[in-house]
Amino acid sequence: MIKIYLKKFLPEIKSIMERKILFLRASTGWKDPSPPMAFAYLGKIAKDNGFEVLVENLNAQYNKKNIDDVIELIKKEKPIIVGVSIFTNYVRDSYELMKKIKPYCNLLIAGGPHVTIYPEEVIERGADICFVGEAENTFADFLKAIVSKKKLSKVKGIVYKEREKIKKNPVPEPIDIDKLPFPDKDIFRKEDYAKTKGEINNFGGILSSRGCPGRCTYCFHSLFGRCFRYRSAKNVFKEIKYLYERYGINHINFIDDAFTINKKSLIELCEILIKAKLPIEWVCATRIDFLDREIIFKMKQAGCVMISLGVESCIPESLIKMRKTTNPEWYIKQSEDVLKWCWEAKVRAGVNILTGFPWDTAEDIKKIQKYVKKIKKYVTQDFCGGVLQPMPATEIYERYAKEYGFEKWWLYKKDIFPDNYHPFFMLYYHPFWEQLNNNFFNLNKDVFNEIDKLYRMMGQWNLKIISKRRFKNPIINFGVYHGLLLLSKISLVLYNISPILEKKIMNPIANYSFRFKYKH
Ligand code: B12
Ligand code: SF4
Repeated sequence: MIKIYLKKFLPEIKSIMERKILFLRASTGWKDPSPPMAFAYLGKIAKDNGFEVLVENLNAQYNKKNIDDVIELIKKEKPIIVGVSIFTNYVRDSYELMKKIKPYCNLLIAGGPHVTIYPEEVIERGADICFVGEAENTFADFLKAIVSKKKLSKVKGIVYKEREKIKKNPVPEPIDIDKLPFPDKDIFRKEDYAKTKGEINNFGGILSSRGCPGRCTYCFHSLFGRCFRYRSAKNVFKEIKYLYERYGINHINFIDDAFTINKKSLIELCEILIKAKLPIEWVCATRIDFLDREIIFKMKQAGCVMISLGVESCIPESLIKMRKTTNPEWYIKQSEDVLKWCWEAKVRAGVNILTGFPWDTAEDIKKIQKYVKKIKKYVTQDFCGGVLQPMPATEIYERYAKEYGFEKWWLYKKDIFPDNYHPFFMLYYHPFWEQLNNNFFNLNKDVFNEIDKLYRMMGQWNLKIISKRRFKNPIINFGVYHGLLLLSKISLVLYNISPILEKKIMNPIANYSFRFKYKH
């Protein structure tokens, strides 16, 4: 199979000018406010290997293009390689994209979390080559093999069909991430993510580490392997400075799974930032158990304005079952302390709350509601989290997929929103409505209703904070808060009468207020 493809396209590589690769992401409904880091890392490697890099992220927040435009682009540009990135939640959107573009592609490759878990499935759906796990090193080897017409059997970490048999090459060693070139953000169309000047900060994502020592049962953590790796503070600072100087970015978003794991290196980075005095603020996400008062104050001094905290629950048995901690009493106290420390240090705190576990009871959720009421004054960014969606290759999925009959749900689960439009009430007030209604664990009515109440409570608090942050004038922010809340409730009523009616009336307002939501 592969040889046929190689024969078909290799003679066409005549000069460096003709080496072209196109990266694609399907449109999914939840838009990307920022460009995919995977393409930025791989794009840089492709460029270093003499390739021209094109990107069409149909999921970018302002990109209005569709699959037909992608087909036209492929016909016009004739890329040697077309690469698709796939998450589990939106597998069907990706497979639809692959099916439609396949006849026009020389070589269709795929990577990302879902491809890492089910490369065979992705090959069945049309990919010629799948990349398993982190791909920078293997991708460089792959491009070199293609250009020099060498066999692919030496390229580690890829899966492909050879004589109708699936061939899996050996898994590569984990990458030394300190040696990777910086991700290239020039490959993206700016207008897909940034309409206003400030939105250039949507390009401020940085990955300072890979992996997480945690083993939460609901989390997919096999893409970056089991080991936690981090970049040196100097190297991370260099990237911050580069983003500041090249694009004028002054808001950095560390997208690490848990940014504060290596305290020594974090302090070093903070000290470099304090000394450099660049006008840069930054945000990050982390675990509760890798924070203390001293580090929070140091982070603040170095420009940290927000930490998103993976609190998840206040129910001791649930915390143990989700493998968040073995000492829930300590953990619950620590969560509250961390929130108070953030408050004292004037670092905004976001709190993630995860529900919808098969063991959740209505009583548990009522306790979480009380907890949310208790801590909300310290939650100055937002409440986030959601209702559990069982991702494949997680402990939760392995344990319950058969019992609850949701094996391979990503292939058949009926979309609640087939046209990828999300009603207005999901924008601010009830973002987890769809997750709740997916109801993977057949939650009984009482649990369902309490979760529904919980997330509305959290949504209402989020609305209050966002209005306050955007508008300093108390009369205006009061008006905005009540206006958005009312619109959300109207949207919910309309949706219950008729989803089509809701869309007709609320879509224009939703489109307008989207920018308000994602402003930093
Ligand atoms: C930042 C992030 C987001 C951002 C994405 C912003 C953006 N523009 O991409 C936001 C907040 C929007 C987001 C949303 C969601 N996310 Co998210 N997210 C992440 C996070 C923390 C980092 C992703 C990242 O950039 N990694 C760094 C890059 C370099 O890694 P990578 O993308 O995996 O790419 C590497 C390889 O996969 C491979 N590769 C990837 N694509 C391709 C393509 C080709 C052609 C090739 C060759 C290779 C290749 O090479 C890359 C380099 O090594 C990851 C956790 C993690 N540790 O990765 C979760 C993660 C990807 N998210 C996840 C989920 C579930 C979601 C949501 C569904 C959550 C939700 N319930 O709403 C949504 C879905 C959004 C959508 N529309 O599809 C899961 C995916 C699990 C799965 N089985 O698919 C992850 C793994 C978290 C987890 N541990 O469970 N997310
Ligand atoms: S702490 Fe976060 S990233 Fe680490 S395993 Fe748990 S959920 Fe995943």
